[in-house]
Formats: sequence, structure tokens, C-alpha cells
Amino acid sequence: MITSVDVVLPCLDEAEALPGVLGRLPAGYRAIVVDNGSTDDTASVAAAAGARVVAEPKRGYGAAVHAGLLAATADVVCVLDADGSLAPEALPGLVASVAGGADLAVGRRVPAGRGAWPWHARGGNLLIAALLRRRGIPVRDIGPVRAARRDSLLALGVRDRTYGYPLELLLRAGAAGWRIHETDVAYSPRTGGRSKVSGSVRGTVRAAWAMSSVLAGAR
Ligand SMILES: Nc1nc2c(ncn2[C@@H]2O[C@H](COP(=O)(O)OP(=O)(O)OP(=O)(O)O)[C@@H](O)[C@H]2O)c(=O)[nH]1
Ligand SMILES: [Mg+2]
Repeated sequence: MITSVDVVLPCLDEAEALPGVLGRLPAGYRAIVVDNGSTDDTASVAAAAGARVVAEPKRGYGAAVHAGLLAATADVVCVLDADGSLAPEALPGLVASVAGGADLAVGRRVPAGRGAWPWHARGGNLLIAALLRRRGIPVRDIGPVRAARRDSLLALGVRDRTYGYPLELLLRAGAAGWRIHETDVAYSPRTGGRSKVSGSVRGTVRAAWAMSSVLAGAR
């Protein structure tokens, strides 16, 4: 039985989008905002909205997610981007998958409208997901929204602290024989703030580089 759910929101300068995301979290889901060295008002905006704020000065998506996971206390932890691109309303479905026996529930991004997911960001994900399926890991995306039991996630020992984190998590979960359940989640343009990854070719190249290092290590 799942009695509590924490939602880790990795944040680098998300003061604009964050209130909307926090305001839409399902009732009873507790927000843990990880402020990843923001220079905007992310921390104060999060605290004002009632979220717990954890500071992780070491930059990187994986570093932020891991800090949130350590700070979490709930049975099940969800991870969600804080830029408003993914609806918090999708989380109960993922948690239901975990309650139903999945070890890891992940969201597959389905673009909602034009500009939500530029081709240069999407192509690499499709390719890597195809490689994962060849290894028997049943996913169509390397998604940024997921739910799993906190203890199991920590025991998995994901080491990457950058954009390679979601891919390493899937690889380790597959190797550990986890039951992985992927469901569609709508993916929209961020609702505020500045694009850091998929909005630019430079950001995409950095993310692709992080993922290829993970793949090289897993060969
Ligand atoms: N880029 C980046 N994001 C971070 C970092 N630490 C935490 N994050 C958060 O991780 C989440 C995903 O990053 P995004 O910048 O939305 O990445 P993306 O969706 O691929 O690209 P854009 O939305 O176009 O920037 C957001 O909530 C970020 O604020 C970091 O060091 N770099
Ligand atoms: Mg985003």
C-alpha cells in the first residue's frame, strides 16, 4: 500500500513557471523543490507556495533529482520538470501503476501543439529509446517524469548527475529486472522562464553528450 507521495521538482531558474506547477499538484502530494543554484526567485516563490525547498548547489539535472530523492521521506517519489511542460495531473496515473505492481512508471512525452518538442531534441530520444528496446527495456522515450518507490530508487544507485540521469536510471532498472510501465503524457511548451535544453541546439548537444557517455559506460 502507498501511503505517501513526494514530488521532486528539479529547478534551475524556474520562478516563473513554478507557481503554476505547484498549484496543480494533486491533493496530498508533497512538493520538494530542489533549487539547483538558481539566480532568480525560485526558492522564495517555492517556499511561498508551501513547498519544501532543498538547496543543491552542484549544477546538473541528476544532481538536483538525487538531492530531492535523498530529502524525500514518502514511500513513492515522483519526479517532474518544473517548467510547466508536463501536467502534474499525470502523476496519479504513474503512482497507480506503481501501486499496481510496476517498479518504475515513466511518462512518454506526446507533443501537445507545435513547438513543444523541436526535432533536434526529439530525434536523439527516439534513437536511444530504440536502443533500449533492443535491450528489452520497453520504452519509447527517455522521459523526464516518473514514479517509483524511494527505497528501490536509492538502491539502484544511479551515478550520473547530469542529463544522463534518466537514461542511466532506465538502463539500471532494466538490468535489475524491474517492471517498467510507460504511459503517454502531454508535453507542452514551458509556461515561463528561459529554455535551457531542448530550446537550443547547443542544449540538445550537451544532453546528447551526457546520454552517450552513459551508453558508452553501459556497453
Ligand atoms: N537545464 C538544466 N535544468 C536543470 C538543472 N537543474 C535542474 N534543472 C531542471 O530540470 C528540469 C528540466 O530542464 P529543462 O530546462 O526544462 O529541460 P528541457 O525541457 O529539455 O528544455 P527546455 O524546457 O527547453 O529548457 C527543469 O525543471 C529545470 O529547471 C540544470 O543544471 N540544468
Ligand atoms: Mg523543459
